Amino acid sequence: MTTLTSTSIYDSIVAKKNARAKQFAILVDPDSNDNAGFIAKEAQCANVDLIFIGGSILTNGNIESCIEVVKSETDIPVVLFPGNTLQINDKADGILFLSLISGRNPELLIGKHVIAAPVLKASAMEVIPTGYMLIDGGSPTAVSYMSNSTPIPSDKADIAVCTALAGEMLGLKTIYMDGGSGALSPISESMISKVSEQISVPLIIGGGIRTPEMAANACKAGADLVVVGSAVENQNGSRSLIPEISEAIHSV
Ligand code: 1GP
Repeated sequence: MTTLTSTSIYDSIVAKKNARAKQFAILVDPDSNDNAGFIAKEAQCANVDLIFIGGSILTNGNIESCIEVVKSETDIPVVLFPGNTLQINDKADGILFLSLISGRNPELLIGKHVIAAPVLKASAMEVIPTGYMLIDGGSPTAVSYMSNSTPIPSDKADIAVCTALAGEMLGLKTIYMDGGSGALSPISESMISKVSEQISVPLIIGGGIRTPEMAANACKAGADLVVVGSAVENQNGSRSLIPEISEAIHSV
Protein backbone atom coordinates (compact mmCIF):
# COMPACT_ATOMS: atom_id res chain seq x y z
CA MET A 1 0.00 0.00 0.00
CA THR A 2 1.06 3.58 -0.44
CA THR A 3 1.81 5.27 2.81
CA LEU A 4 1.67 9.02 2.68
CA THR A 5 -0.04 11.91 1.08
CA SER A 6 1.93 15.05 0.29
CA THR A 7 1.32 16.31 3.82
CA SER A 8 4.17 15.45 6.13
CA ILE A 9 3.48 13.46 9.26
CA TYR A 10 4.46 16.35 11.49
CA ASP A 11 2.42 18.90 9.53
CA SER A 12 -0.57 16.61 9.87
CA ILE A 13 -0.08 16.33 13.65
CA VAL A 14 0.11 20.11 13.94
CA ALA A 15 -2.88 20.68 11.68
CA LYS A 16 -5.00 18.32 13.76
CA LYS A 17 -3.78 19.97 16.97
CA ASN A 18 -4.74 23.37 15.58
CA ALA A 19 -8.15 21.99 14.66
CA ARG A 20 -8.43 20.70 18.26
CA ALA A 21 -8.73 17.15 16.97
CA LYS A 22 -7.20 14.63 19.35
CA GLN A 23 -5.03 11.88 17.90
CA PHE A 24 -4.42 8.21 18.59
CA ALA A 25 -1.19 6.30 18.00
CA ILE A 26 -0.83 2.57 18.57
CA LEU A 27 2.59 1.33 19.63
CA VAL A 28 3.52 -2.00 18.07
CA ASP A 29 6.39 -3.87 19.67
CA PRO A 30 8.27 -5.90 17.03
CA ASP A 31 8.69 -8.66 19.61
CA SER A 32 4.92 -9.14 19.35
CA ASN A 33 5.04 -9.39 15.61
CA ASP A 34 2.40 -12.14 15.61
CA ASN A 35 -0.23 -9.55 16.45
CA ALA A 36 1.05 -6.76 14.24
CA GLY A 37 -1.06 -7.58 11.17
CA PHE A 38 -4.25 -7.91 13.16
CA ILE A 39 -3.59 -4.69 15.05
CA ALA A 40 -2.85 -2.82 11.81
CA LYS A 41 -6.04 -4.09 10.20
CA GLU A 42 -8.11 -2.98 13.17
CA ALA A 43 -6.29 0.36 13.26
CA GLN A 44 -7.14 0.97 9.63
CA CYS A 45 -10.86 0.41 10.27
CA ALA A 46 -10.81 2.53 13.43
CA ASN A 47 -9.17 5.63 11.90
CA VAL A 48 -6.09 5.43 14.06
CA ASP A 49 -3.82 8.38 13.23
CA LEU A 50 -0.35 6.86 13.53
CA ILE A 51 1.37 3.57 14.18
CA PHE A 52 4.56 3.69 16.20
CA ILE A 53 6.96 0.76 15.99
CA GLY A 54 9.77 0.14 18.46
CA GLY A 55 10.72 -1.29 21.82
CA SER A 56 13.25 -0.96 24.61
CA ILE A 57 14.90 -4.19 23.54
CA LEU A 58 14.31 -6.77 20.83
CA THR A 59 14.70 -10.44 21.68
CA ASN A 60 13.02 -12.21 18.78
CA GLY A 61 11.40 -9.40 16.82
CA ASN A 62 12.49 -7.90 13.55
CA ILE A 63 11.79 -4.25 12.82
CA GLU A 64 11.74 -4.54 9.06
CA SER A 65 9.37 -7.49 8.89
CA CYS A 66 7.14 -5.82 11.47
CA ILE A 67 6.94 -2.67 9.34
CA GLU A 68 6.18 -4.75 6.27
CA VAL A 69 3.41 -6.67 8.02
CA VAL A 70 1.84 -3.42 9.27
CA LYS A 71 2.11 -1.73 5.88
CA SER A 72 0.51 -4.68 4.14
CA GLU A 73 -2.65 -4.02 6.16
CA THR A 74 -2.86 -0.25 6.41
CA ASP A 75 -1.87 3.07 4.88
CA ILE A 76 -1.62 4.75 8.29
CA PRO A 77 1.81 6.39 8.55
CA VAL A 78 4.36 4.21 10.33
CA VAL A 79 6.71 6.08 12.65
CA LEU A 80 9.69 4.51 14.38
CA PHE A 81 9.85 4.91 18.15
CA PRO A 82 13.33 3.47 18.45
CA GLY A 83 14.74 2.02 21.63
CA ASN A 84 18.21 2.24 20.10
CA THR A 85 19.99 2.93 16.82
CA LEU A 86 19.68 -0.71 15.73
CA GLN A 87 15.97 -0.08 15.29
CA ILE A 88 16.41 2.52 12.55
CA ASN A 89 14.91 1.18 9.34
CA ASP A 90 14.05 3.21 6.29
CA LYS A 91 10.99 1.14 5.43
CA ALA A 92 9.19 3.36 7.95
CA ASP A 93 7.71 6.69 6.93
CA GLY A 94 9.14 8.66 9.80
CA ILE A 95 11.06 8.50 13.03
CA LEU A 96 10.68 10.15 16.41
CA PHE A 97 14.22 11.49 16.83
CA LEU A 98 14.16 11.16 20.60
CA SER A 99 16.30 13.19 22.93
CA LEU A 100 15.81 11.95 26.49
CA ILE A 101 15.56 15.40 28.04
CA SER A 102 14.30 14.15 31.42
CA GLY A 103 17.55 12.21 31.89
CA ARG A 104 21.17 13.16 32.18
CA ASN A 105 22.61 10.41 30.05
CA PRO A 106 24.59 12.25 27.35
CA GLU A 107 24.41 9.30 24.97
CA LEU A 108 20.62 9.60 24.84
CA LEU A 109 20.64 13.40 24.80
CA ILE A 110 22.99 13.70 21.79
CA GLY A 111 25.48 10.82 21.48
CA LYS A 112 23.35 8.25 19.63
CA HIS A 113 21.97 11.04 17.47
CA VAL A 114 25.41 11.78 16.05
CA ILE A 115 25.69 8.12 15.03
CA ALA A 116 22.20 8.09 13.54
CA ALA A 117 22.29 11.43 11.73
CA PRO A 118 24.08 10.39 8.52
CA VAL A 119 21.92 7.27 8.24
CA LEU A 120 18.77 9.36 8.55
CA LYS A 121 20.13 11.98 6.14
CA ALA A 122 20.57 9.28 3.52
CA SER A 123 17.06 7.92 4.03
CA ALA A 124 13.71 9.28 2.90
CA MET A 125 12.30 9.05 6.39
CA GLU A 126 10.76 12.13 7.94
CA VAL A 127 12.67 13.05 11.08
CA ILE A 128 10.55 14.43 13.92
CA PRO A 129 12.71 16.02 16.65
CA THR A 130 11.15 14.91 19.92
CA GLY A 131 11.81 15.85 23.53
CA TYR A 132 11.27 12.57 25.34
CA MET A 133 10.42 12.82 29.03
CA LEU A 134 10.17 9.80 31.23
CA ILE A 135 7.73 10.25 34.12
CA ASP A 136 7.61 7.90 37.10
CA GLY A 137 4.67 5.56 36.56
CA GLY A 138 4.82 3.75 39.88
CA SER A 139 7.28 0.96 39.12
CA PRO A 140 10.63 0.55 37.38
CA THR A 141 10.13 0.26 33.62
CA ALA A 142 12.25 -1.21 30.85
CA VAL A 143 12.93 2.24 29.48
CA SER A 144 14.20 3.67 32.77
CA TYR A 145 16.49 0.67 33.22
CA MET A 146 17.73 0.58 29.62
CA SER A 147 18.24 4.34 29.47
CA ASN A 148 20.06 4.44 32.80
CA SER A 149 18.06 7.53 33.68
CA THR A 150 15.83 8.60 36.53
CA PRO A 151 12.24 9.48 35.65
CA ILE A 152 10.74 12.77 36.74
CA PRO A 153 8.72 12.14 39.94
CA SER A 154 5.02 11.88 39.16
CA ASP A 155 4.12 14.67 41.61
CA LYS A 156 6.74 17.16 40.37
CA ALA A 157 4.75 18.88 37.66
CA ASP A 158 6.93 21.96 37.93
CA ILE A 159 9.98 19.97 36.88
CA ALA A 160 8.02 18.47 33.99
CA VAL A 161 6.88 21.93 32.88
CA CYS A 162 10.39 23.39 32.98
CA THR A 163 11.83 20.38 31.17
CA ALA A 164 9.21 20.56 28.42
CA LEU A 165 9.72 24.30 28.08
CA ALA A 166 13.47 23.84 27.77
CA GLY A 167 12.91 21.19 25.10
CA GLU A 168 10.69 23.52 23.13
CA MET A 169 13.17 26.38 23.51
CA LEU A 170 15.91 24.11 22.17
CA GLY A 171 13.83 23.67 19.04
CA LEU A 172 12.35 20.22 19.60
CA LYS A 173 9.14 19.92 17.60
CA THR A 174 7.12 17.78 19.96
CA ILE A 175 7.20 16.69 23.59
CA TYR A 176 6.52 13.05 24.47
CA MET A 177 5.80 12.42 28.15
CA ASP A 178 5.92 8.70 28.80
CA GLY A 179 5.23 6.70 31.93
CA GLY A 180 6.95 3.77 30.23
CA SER A 181 5.33 0.74 28.72
CA GLY A 182 3.07 -1.02 31.20
CA ALA A 183 3.29 1.81 33.75
CA LEU A 184 1.16 1.07 36.80
CA SER A 185 -0.22 4.60 36.76
CA PRO A 186 -0.61 6.81 33.71
CA ILE A 187 0.71 10.36 33.83
CA SER A 188 -1.60 12.46 35.98
CA GLU A 189 -4.12 14.76 34.37
CA SER A 190 -2.75 17.55 36.53
CA MET A 191 0.77 17.16 35.11
CA ILE A 192 -0.54 16.88 31.53
CA SER A 193 -2.63 19.99 32.02
CA LYS A 194 0.21 22.07 33.47
CA VAL A 195 2.64 21.08 30.71
CA SER A 196 0.14 21.53 27.88
CA GLU A 197 -0.69 25.03 29.10
CA GLN A 198 2.94 26.09 28.85
CA ILE A 199 4.13 24.63 25.56
CA SER A 200 2.92 25.25 22.04
CA VAL A 201 4.31 22.17 20.28
CA PRO A 202 2.20 18.99 20.16
CA LEU A 203 2.13 17.01 23.41
CA ILE A 204 2.29 13.21 23.17
CA ILE A 205 1.23 11.15 26.20
CA GLY A 206 1.74 7.43 26.74
CA GLY A 207 2.42 4.73 29.27
CA GLY A 208 -0.13 2.76 31.28
CA ILE A 209 -3.20 3.90 29.34
CA ARG A 210 -5.43 0.83 29.30
CA THR A 211 -9.01 1.99 28.79
CA PRO A 212 -11.00 4.36 26.57
CA GLU A 213 -11.72 6.46 29.66
CA MET A 214 -8.05 6.85 30.52
CA ALA A 215 -7.30 7.87 26.94
CA ALA A 216 -10.12 10.40 26.90
CA ASN A 217 -9.01 11.83 30.24
CA ALA A 218 -5.47 12.38 28.95
CA CYS A 219 -6.92 14.21 25.94
CA LYS A 220 -9.22 16.35 28.08
CA ALA A 221 -6.24 17.30 30.23
CA GLY A 222 -4.31 18.53 27.19
CA ALA A 223 -2.70 15.63 25.34
CA ASP A 224 -2.72 16.10 21.57
CA LEU A 225 -1.71 12.53 20.78
CA VAL A 226 -2.26 9.51 23.01
CA VAL A 227 -0.12 6.38 22.62
CA VAL A 228 -1.38 2.93 23.65
CA GLY A 229 0.77 -0.18 23.39
CA SER A 230 0.43 -2.89 26.02
CA ALA A 231 -3.34 -2.77 26.39
CA VAL A 232 -3.85 -3.30 22.68
CA GLU A 233 -1.15 -5.93 22.51
CA ASN A 234 -2.54 -7.88 25.45
CA GLN A 235 -6.21 -7.70 24.58
CA ASN A 236 -7.88 -11.05 24.46
CA GLY A 237 -11.27 -12.43 23.70
CA SER A 238 -13.60 -11.05 21.10
CA ARG A 239 -13.59 -7.46 22.28
CA SER A 240 -11.13 -5.14 20.60
CA LEU A 241 -10.03 -2.06 22.43
CA ILE A 242 -8.80 -0.29 19.30
CA PRO A 243 -12.17 1.01 18.01
CA GLU A 244 -13.28 1.89 21.53
CA ILE A 245 -10.15 3.87 22.40
CA SER A 246 -10.15 5.52 18.99
CA GLU A 247 -13.76 6.60 19.42
CA ALA A 248 -13.04 7.91 22.92
CA ILE A 249 -10.05 9.95 21.76
CA HIS A 250 -11.64 11.30 18.60
CA SER A 251 -14.79 12.30 20.49
CA VAL A 252 -12.97 14.64 22.88
C1 1GP B 1 5.41 3.24 25.98
O1 1GP B 1 3.98 5.12 25.73
C2 1GP B 1 4.20 3.81 25.33
O2 1GP B 1 6.55 3.89 25.58
C3 1GP B 1 3.00 2.93 25.51
O3 1GP B 1 2.90 2.47 26.83
O4 1GP B 1 2.57 0.02 26.56
O5 1GP B 1 1.83 1.17 28.64
O6 1GP B 1 0.60 1.51 26.53
P1 1GP B 1 1.91 1.23 27.17
